[in-house]
Amino acid sequence: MKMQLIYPEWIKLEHQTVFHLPPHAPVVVASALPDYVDVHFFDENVQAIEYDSSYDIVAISVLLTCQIKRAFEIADKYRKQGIPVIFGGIAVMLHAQEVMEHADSVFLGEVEDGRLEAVLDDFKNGKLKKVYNYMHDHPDTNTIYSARRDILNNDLYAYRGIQMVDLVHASRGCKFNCFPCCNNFLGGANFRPRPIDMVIKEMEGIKNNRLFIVDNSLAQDKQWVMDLFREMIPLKKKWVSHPILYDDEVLKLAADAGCWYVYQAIADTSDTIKERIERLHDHGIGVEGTILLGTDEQDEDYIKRLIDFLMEVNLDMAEFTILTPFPESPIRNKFEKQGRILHNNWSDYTCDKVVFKPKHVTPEKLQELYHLAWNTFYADGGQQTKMGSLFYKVIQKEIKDGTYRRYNPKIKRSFRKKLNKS
Ligand code: B12
Ligand code: SF4
Repeated sequence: MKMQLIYPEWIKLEHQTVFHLPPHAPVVVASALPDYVDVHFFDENVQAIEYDSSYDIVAISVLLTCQIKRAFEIADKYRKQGIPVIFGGIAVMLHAQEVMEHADSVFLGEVEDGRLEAVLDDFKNGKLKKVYNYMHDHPDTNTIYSARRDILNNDLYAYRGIQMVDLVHASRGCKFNCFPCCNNFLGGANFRPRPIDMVIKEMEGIKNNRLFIVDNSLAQDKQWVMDLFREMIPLKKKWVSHPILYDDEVLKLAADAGCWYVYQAIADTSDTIKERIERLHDHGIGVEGTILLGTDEQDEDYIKRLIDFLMEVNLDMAEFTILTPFPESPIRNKFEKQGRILHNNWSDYTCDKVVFKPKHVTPEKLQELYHLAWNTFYADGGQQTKMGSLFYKVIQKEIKDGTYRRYNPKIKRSFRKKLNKS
């Protein structure tokens, strides 16, 4: 069975340096495909899709809400040629009703434990169902095998000759339920760790020395996270992640296991945030602040003070985003009740556009403050310079432990984006 697996294009944040990370869900999905499937992967963010009517089935993986419209265009084009299209991924779970109109089959949930195989068996037997709903039935994490990174063209994921990160995950789910986040709906409210030996085996098999551990939070189970870090030490990988438990014992182990920097959500100017950043730096771990603008606590002065604060606390990098009420998030629920959603043009749900009525400022003012935040923070450092400093730090670490490898991608220009969307 010949399958084309597609990851549609999505628009990056305005102001952010554009680089592309290798997609994660598609390589995880590929590892759950039965042997008889001959899979051809296209990441539209870095290469043009080769439309080809010889595929038996097209599978589209959609991560972000802002990818959904493009995913529909691709599906419609294939379906017009009579080729069946199956959809899956996070944004598919969040927009299931709309997706149905553009799909032959919609898969909701996670594919492991033989689920994808069963779907493809149905397809082979001419019995493909319109919906496969596993939203409330999560697979055993023992059945999550090493992702199939062999389907990626790695040369397409370097930035100016610098090797970026490979994505990997050690757990699913999140026991927290933060207001802007839809993870509770997506992955269930429980922390679901993968067996550590399987994670280590997967990491060991990744050629790239630099990883992004995409787990929602490494602050959910102290014992598990310490066990994981201990096992990671011999691998000598260098990695970035979402927040790690703020505990000196854990942070020390994280640093020993190669933690390069973490994403730290920042929405206020509290001493707690300041101390966290200092503590991470004390352990030699960098910090990229992810700063959410437009919460109900913030007025214009607050946002300006927040920007000043970020300059004082010596962040390595900052990523500003505008609060966005994604489907199935607690904040959307609240804004819907209060009549504060401006529109549902999903292509604008990119986190750099105001799509709701802020409490203390107009939407236009919030948009202006978003630009001000980026322009002020990067006024004298420059984004590439700060990014360069972070990479300098990792290179220093790699030279020290002998893992540094000069990366020399043979970037095939012919593969580079020449999108033909007609
Ligand atoms: C990694 C990640 C990213 C990476 C993506 C890198 C890449 N190249 O793909 C990066 C860092 C770029 C990113 C960016 C953003 N992200 Co993000 N990200 C994630 C994260 C943490 C992990 C995704 C992941 O890999 N999961 C693990 C995989 C294995 O699970 P999965 O994707 O669900 O796949 C399973 C199923 O869905 C299914 N499946 C998937 N595809 C398919 C296809 C088929 C055919 C089938 C049958 C099944 C199937 O099977 C898979 C295996 O079981 C998620 C949260 C999460 N926990 O999932 C947020 C998440 C997706 N991100 C989110 C957001 C908000 C963003 C941003 C928009 C804002 C921000 N600052 O975070 C930005 C983009 C801003 C911009 N416009 O520039 C939101 C989604 C909101 C939305 N509705 O769009 C999430 C859910 C986090 C949250 N806090 O709510 N993100
Ligand atoms: S924001 Fe992070 S910690 Fe909070 S619920 Fe979402 S994934 Fe969990």
